[in-house]
Amino acid sequence: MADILVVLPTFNEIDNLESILGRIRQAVPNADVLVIDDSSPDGTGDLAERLAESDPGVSVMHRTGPAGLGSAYLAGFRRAIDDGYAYVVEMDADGSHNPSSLPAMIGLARAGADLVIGSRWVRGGQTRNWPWVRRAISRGGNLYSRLLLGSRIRDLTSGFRVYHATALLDVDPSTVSSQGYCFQVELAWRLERSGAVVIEYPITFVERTLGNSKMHAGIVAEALWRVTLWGIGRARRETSPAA
Ligand SMILES: Nc1nc2c(ncn2[C@@H]2O[C@H](COP(=O)(O)OP(=O)(O)O)[C@@H](O)[C@H]2O)c(=O)[nH]1
Ligand SMILES: [Mg+2]
Repeated sequence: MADILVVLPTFNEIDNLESILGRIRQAVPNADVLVIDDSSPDGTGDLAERLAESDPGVSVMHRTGPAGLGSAYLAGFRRAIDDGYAYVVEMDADGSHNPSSLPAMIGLARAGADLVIGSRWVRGGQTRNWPWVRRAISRGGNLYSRLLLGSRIRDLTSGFRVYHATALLDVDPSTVSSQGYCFQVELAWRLERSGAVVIEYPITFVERTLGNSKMHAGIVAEALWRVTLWGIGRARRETSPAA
């Protein structure tokens, strides 16, 4: 059995799914893929079923939704742990994350990293075709999060990752508060704080050419208030006398 599970969340990715699945299977043929579709109105879930029928390495989880990226990933992690996978990959289905980075990222995890982050904001990392607004949100959000949380991670919001499954065992889903994309910040920061080995691997993030982004102001707002609250909590803990 494969020991890597690629978790691929989809919401209205009908024009992207087949291509990204093919690229993943080519880049890491010995990894299984789990598509988590939140009842996409465009029929992505049906397409995923058809593709899974002809490929035993692909399976599909259907949920009602959209219920948010964070909860989709938590469901995927649960499945990976229950099915005994040693490594769990997170990536977008829209082609922004190039599967050709996976062998190197998985290699770093096999060499001992608990979390390998495909990073746009380390030397050698970059974004392509991203409008300046998105770059500014990403750069600003990362800077704000790093400062408030005292994190050394440069790309806390990246959704291209490899986790060692044991690192996820300690993550109690009922204690993960994020619904949207700040789920990424929450998990990376938690692992970093717990002493886990976190490595950033430079990637080129290429903006999607098909379909639409599900990013919206509410997602940014959630990240902003949650990171602010976590930062205040951290400052309180650090200034209060040890019990
Ligand atoms: N299952 C599921 N997938 C989602 C949800 N929201 C976004 N996605 C997927 O998450 C990935 C990243 O979303 P995208 O809209 O490209 O975000 P962006 O790259 O930040 O603009 C894509 O594969 C989306 O289809 C959701 O609520 N549920
Ligand atoms: Mg995208």
